[in-house]
Amino acid sequence: MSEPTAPGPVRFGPGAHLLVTGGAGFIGSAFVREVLGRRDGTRITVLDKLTYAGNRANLAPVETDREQARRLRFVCGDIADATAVEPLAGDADAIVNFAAESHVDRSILAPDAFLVTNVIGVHVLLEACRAETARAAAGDRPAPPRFVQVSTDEVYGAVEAGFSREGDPLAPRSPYAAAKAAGELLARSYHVTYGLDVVITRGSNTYGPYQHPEKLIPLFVTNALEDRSLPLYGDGMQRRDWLYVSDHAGAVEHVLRHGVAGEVYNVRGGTELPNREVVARLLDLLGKPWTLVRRVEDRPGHDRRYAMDGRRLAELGWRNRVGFEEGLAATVAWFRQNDAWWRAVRSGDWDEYYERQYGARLATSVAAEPPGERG
Ligand code: NAD
Ligand code: TDX
Repeated sequence: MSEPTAPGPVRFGPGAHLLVTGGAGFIGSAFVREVLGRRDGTRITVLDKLTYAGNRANLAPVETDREQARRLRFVCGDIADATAVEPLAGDADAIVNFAAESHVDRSILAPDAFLVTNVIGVHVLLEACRAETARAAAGDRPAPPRFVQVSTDEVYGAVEAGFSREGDPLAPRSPYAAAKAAGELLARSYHVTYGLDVVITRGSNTYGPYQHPEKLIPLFVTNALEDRSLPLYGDGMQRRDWLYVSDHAGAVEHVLRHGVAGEVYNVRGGTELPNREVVARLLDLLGKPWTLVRRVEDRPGHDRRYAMDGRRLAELGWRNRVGFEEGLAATVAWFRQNDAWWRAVRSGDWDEYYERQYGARLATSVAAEPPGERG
């Protein structure tokens, strides 16, 4: 084993090169659009398998801009495939891993892909990073790459009261969350054992433009735009902390630049709401009636609440910029204006997924109890 190498600062600007895995997904593409849109010379290679959730159209704003397109290289490939990963790690200053199977409901229907991507995929990336770290120690490259593992609040499991802190035990409760926990623990072990420069982020429920319509907010917005039923799981009193996508991407960049090697950083949104309240607010913005909402059979093992303490990242100098009211209004407006984007995503195997996930649920659904007066 090579000696641990002292991490150097991650540079941005001319000559800087980031490998962004999962960069055609929701949060990864926001990160790519933000970094390239700054026009500071930074180059990005995106490695993305383009699963049902990956969408090259998410990168259209950079790919249709000549200057930005010159600094983007897109590689269609699998993070679990060492032959795809190894050549790309060679001149990367950092690897930022957004790639994952990310939807809890799909992990309940079919967990296999979650283990391959979220665990084995992370392992393959870490092995490539280890080889590059050894090259740096041998003087064959100027500095070892930094590895950022984008993880989730779901690794803490359901939190009845209080706020999860980074040192709390992990207690994931869905196949998705368990695979994400395994991936980040592996990343941590490579820091401890091999001295890799690893940092980990745990983000809250994220929402915003370009989110795949399988997730709560975009599903309900796009269904409501078509006056279709909104399938609310159980009593709808499950609570989530909502984080706007540009804030999530910005926090990952902040940790990439300033995070302490080996540390974990919670990325909270700061607005905790029961699902019913989120739905009521988006219906208000759309001018659609509550009667669209149907109470359907609950998600098995449904976590009642996630809530994190964000002090560690605040101490590192990061702040949220977009509040929930502003973010939700921007999201609803974006989906209204980008009909072609979401209609294309809701084609192909979408109907089959929708039927599997919601067919029986909607057939046995009942009217959801209307929300009380909100202050
Ligand atoms: P997403 O599902 O929108 O995008 C995932 C991307 O990864 C897609 O482009 C997909 O094609 C790609 N991908 C999947 N498997 C791959 C593989 N084997 N090799 C290469 N690429 C692959 O997900 P997202 O919502 O943007 O989430 C990004 C990351 O953030 C994930 O790691 C997720 O666990 C984490 N996260 C998401 C949220 C959220 O609310 N969306 C919250 C916290 C953390
Ligand atoms: O149809 C639905 N009806 C419903 O009531 C859907 C899709 C969701 N819900 C509920 C389940 C959750 O309580 O809404 C809440 C949010 O659900 P999702 O959008 O599926 O998100 P969640 O399960 O909380 O996980 C999300 O946040 C953490 C992301 O999908 C993960 O990738 C991330 O790690």
